[in-house]
Amino acid sequence: MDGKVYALNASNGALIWSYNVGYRIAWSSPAVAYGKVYIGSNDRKVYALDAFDGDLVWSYTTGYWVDSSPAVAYGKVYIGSRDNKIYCLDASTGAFVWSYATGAVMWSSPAVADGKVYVGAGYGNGKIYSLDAFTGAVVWSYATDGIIYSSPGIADGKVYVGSRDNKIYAFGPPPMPTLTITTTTGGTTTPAPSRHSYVNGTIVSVTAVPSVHCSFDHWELDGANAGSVNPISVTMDKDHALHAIFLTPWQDWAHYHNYTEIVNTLLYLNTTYLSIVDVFSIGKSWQNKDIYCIKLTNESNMHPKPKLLFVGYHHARELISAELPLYFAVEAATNFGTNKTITHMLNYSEIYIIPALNVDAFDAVKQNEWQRKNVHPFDEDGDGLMDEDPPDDEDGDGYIEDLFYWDGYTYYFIRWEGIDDDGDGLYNEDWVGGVDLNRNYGYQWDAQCQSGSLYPWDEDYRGPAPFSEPETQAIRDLALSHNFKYAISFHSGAECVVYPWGYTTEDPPDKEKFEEIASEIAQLTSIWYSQSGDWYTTSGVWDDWMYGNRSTFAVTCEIYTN
Ligand SMILES: [Ca+2]
Ligand SMILES: [Ca+2]
Ligand SMILES: [Ca+2]
Ligand SMILES: [Ca+2]
Ligand SMILES: [Zn+2]
Repeated sequence: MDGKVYALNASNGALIWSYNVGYRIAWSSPAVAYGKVYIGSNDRKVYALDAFDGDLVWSYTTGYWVDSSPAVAYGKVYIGSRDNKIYCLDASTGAFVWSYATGAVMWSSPAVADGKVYVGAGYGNGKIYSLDAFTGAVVWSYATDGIIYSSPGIADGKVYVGSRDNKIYAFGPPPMPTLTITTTTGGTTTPAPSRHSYVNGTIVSVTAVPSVHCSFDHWELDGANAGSVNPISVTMDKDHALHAIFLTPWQDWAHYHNYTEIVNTLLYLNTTYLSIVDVFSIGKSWQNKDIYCIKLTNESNMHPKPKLLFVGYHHARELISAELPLYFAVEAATNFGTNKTITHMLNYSEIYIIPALNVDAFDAVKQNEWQRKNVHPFDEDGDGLMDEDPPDDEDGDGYIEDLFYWDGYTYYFIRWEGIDDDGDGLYNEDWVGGVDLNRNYGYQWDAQCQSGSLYPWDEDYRGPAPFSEPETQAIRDLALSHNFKYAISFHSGAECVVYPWGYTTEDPPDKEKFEEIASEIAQLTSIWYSQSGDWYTTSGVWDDWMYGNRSTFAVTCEIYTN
């Protein structure tokens, strides 16, 4: 109020210089920039003083008291005056650049950012202004309910100011609503699944892009079904969550998968998980269908790794035996890198999975759910016709019943449901196929066992020669070119683990090791285990050949209700 500007030593308060403007300096606080001190005075002037010696550099006279404090930016000084104007002056010369008349007392001190000057207006209109810092043009203004003495503050792209209407205001760009896009397994979207921001009101078009052998099913927008129109338009009036639901080739685990679904699943995994999956055919079936194998391993780990083999579906009616290895293949491929156990397995072993060996049988078992063998055509009754009289679902209830007589004590089988297709007086005497693939392997193929028949009409017919069937040949050739350390074949109808030998009750040389493997699996799954031949003896079985010929620790897992 003594009309002086003081420069004091910041550390000890000693006077360095003072400059007397000759009239009171009431509310204005100095701004220091470019080696100068800028300040306003009630003598109507804006001053620029040399910061080092306090000499006057320039002054500029406004229309009334200057109680606003200057803001300095872009080589300019911005300051309000109680003459109802805000001024922009050249910081080095004091030359007038522009002024803007608000029609209200300019007590508020301006703030400058991003090429704009923000300042509040006092008696007269109570507006907050955003002015172009270079031209003084109004970018926007907003009228508060009171007058503004407060000086705006700027942070994070927002302007804050207080008003004598007792409110604090925040101004900023309009909200940018976000669109969070997610998908199920089986596809992606354009734009990609992620969180995107849009200008309020934008209409966004999102396209669902299914992966190979997958299909797009429907959208969920904010948790509600939004139909299957593709692409979908989303109006960004607020935050939205968009979820694309795809159908994978396996679709779900609540049904038995057919050959096409299994193949498409494997081919999808092959295309999608390039660095851990390799799918290839190990040979053709009787009906010339490919028997596929999926190899799962972290291919970037080149160190030697033990090889494991899983085989499913030797027997047509044991559909569950294809489900387990298929399920494992999908889980392993889709959870590598996230599931610790699976990641470890694929890092340190090579897992070969043949989900379905008896690939022709998927169709045959639809006609007759009791089908066991492969479809290799056989004239089981020796009448010169092949496969001419299988059982039939005569009453169309979807099942083929066994017709039997029960005398209260004993079950007497009469025959399977069905008609005498060839009119020879015999019912269902020549089924589709075939050879029991799990009696056709070339180790002790002709052993005298409880199971492993020489006769084509039997369910466990061993075939005309060891490895007479293309399906068993395919496994043989794969096993001959890989040293599998461990192998499991899945069957159904019982719940147990059995290990070689199957053809005899004599102990295998590695009895102890087999006991260890089988008991561990049995404990994990609460099932029983034994040497296969102790259950009943079988000739030409898969695990006897895998062990006897290839020295693989091969076991058979029978999976059933649990
Ligand atoms: Ca026949
Ligand atoms: Ca037949
Ligand atoms: Ca007949
Ligand atoms: Ca029939
Ligand atoms: Zn079986």
